[in-house]
Amino acid sequence: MPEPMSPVSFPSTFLWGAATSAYQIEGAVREDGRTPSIWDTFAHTPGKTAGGDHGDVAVDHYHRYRDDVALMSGLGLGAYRFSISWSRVQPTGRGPAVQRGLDFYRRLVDELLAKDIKPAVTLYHWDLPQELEDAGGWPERDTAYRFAEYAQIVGEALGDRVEQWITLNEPWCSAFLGYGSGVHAPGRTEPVATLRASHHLNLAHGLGAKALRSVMPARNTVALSLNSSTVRPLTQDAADLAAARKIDDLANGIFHGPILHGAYPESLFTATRQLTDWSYVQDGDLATINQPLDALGLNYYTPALVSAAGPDHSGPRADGHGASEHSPWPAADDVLFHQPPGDRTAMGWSIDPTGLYDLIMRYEREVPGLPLYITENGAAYDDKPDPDGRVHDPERIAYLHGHLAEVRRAIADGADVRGYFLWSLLDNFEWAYGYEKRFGAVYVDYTTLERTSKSSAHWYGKAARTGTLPEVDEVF
Ligand code: PNW
Repeated sequence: MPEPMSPVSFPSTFLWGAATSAYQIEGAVREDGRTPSIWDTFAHTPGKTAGGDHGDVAVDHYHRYRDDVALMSGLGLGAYRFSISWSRVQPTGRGPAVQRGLDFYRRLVDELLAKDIKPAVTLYHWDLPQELEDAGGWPERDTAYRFAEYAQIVGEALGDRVEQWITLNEPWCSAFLGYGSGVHAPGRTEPVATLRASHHLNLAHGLGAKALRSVMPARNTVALSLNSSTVRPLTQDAADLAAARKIDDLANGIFHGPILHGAYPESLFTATRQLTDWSYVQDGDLATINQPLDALGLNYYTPALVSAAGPDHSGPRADGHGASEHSPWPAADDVLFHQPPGDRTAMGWSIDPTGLYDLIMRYEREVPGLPLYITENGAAYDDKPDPDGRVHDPERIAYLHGHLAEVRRAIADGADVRGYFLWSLLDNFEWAYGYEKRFGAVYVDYTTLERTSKSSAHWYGKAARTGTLPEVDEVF
């Protein structure tokens, strides 16, 4: 007989949260002075999103935020990570703030605090004001200075009531999917612009962190969220190890090098030498970028599996980053991407909870003593209500259980993981996939906008309330 499993319990201070982002849920895109962001423009460009979907209404969170906070409170969640729409606060991306835009976030935060839910604010989750893209976007240095100004405005407005701050969400996606493969806004496909954008996003993080600290109470914490990939080589052959190293530099080192260690990896410069001399890295930039952080946010969904290409560079290119004939990866024609084995979610992303464990332990080794949060983790499935209106999503429960158990194992092995934010609270606008892919713990009927907690929401709520993972087959 197998040993009975001991219940998987978390430290009592562990923060159980859910996450969303502004453009994916808010709607109300023309209200209270908001102007278009690059995602409004991109989503309204024919052919860019599945079914031509856009965020004009999304799940109407702008008008239903009270209901959504009540949902979280009913489940017993302790924290909520959301992002601020830059062009709601600072239309055009410059100049004075719009009070009505800031007021929305103040009302949301006060509603959360009244229900004992800790707000965690992300300043930038990909929705650059269109005017700033018209001026060149992230490949231009000025965008980083504009971001610092915006960070200061929001820090002044909400710093008295929000303790947890995240400057950028997944700068890799902004740079590599926005300016490399073009599957995300603004849809450009320019390898050098991708690298320039990466540097200016790093600079924006550093300047933004400084700006926040200059206006906020010292007790507040500043972090950023990286979609750090666990990059695995197909074999242990030297060529495959080198391919994995190159992708690791382009996925991870390009951000955590300067941010956590104050330097880009030498191997990144070597690998991209034929494209760029990196002369946009100016004196003093690395010190600015290397601001002390209070915590690091890790977003994890699936690992990458890579090998070296043969001499003809032919082979599998599918890397799970959407359909584009342009690779997101500059200077990586010599690398092949493979579908890792195992079950997949509706995104086609393979399920591998050990990738999350490996990622946590990597940062624990690289930046010992830096508190970690899992700021996103979750799965898309083709959820459908039963005739009785309930939504059963056992695969999502299995996904969450598997990944949370690996977080627990990392904590047992000494990692300082302080919290977990499920992606996502609600079904929402899944970027280029539109409303086709449902990541929510809460189901949204896109005709009535009615919300229904899926069984995974009940499962996760119980985990949050008890600090212990329920069995995967517990009935809700
Ligand atoms: C993250 N990739 O996006 C984002 O932070 C969320 O807004 C998004 O809804 C969620 O994960 C699910 O996709 C990603 O291609 C988008 O590697 C694409 C990739 C990774 C993360």
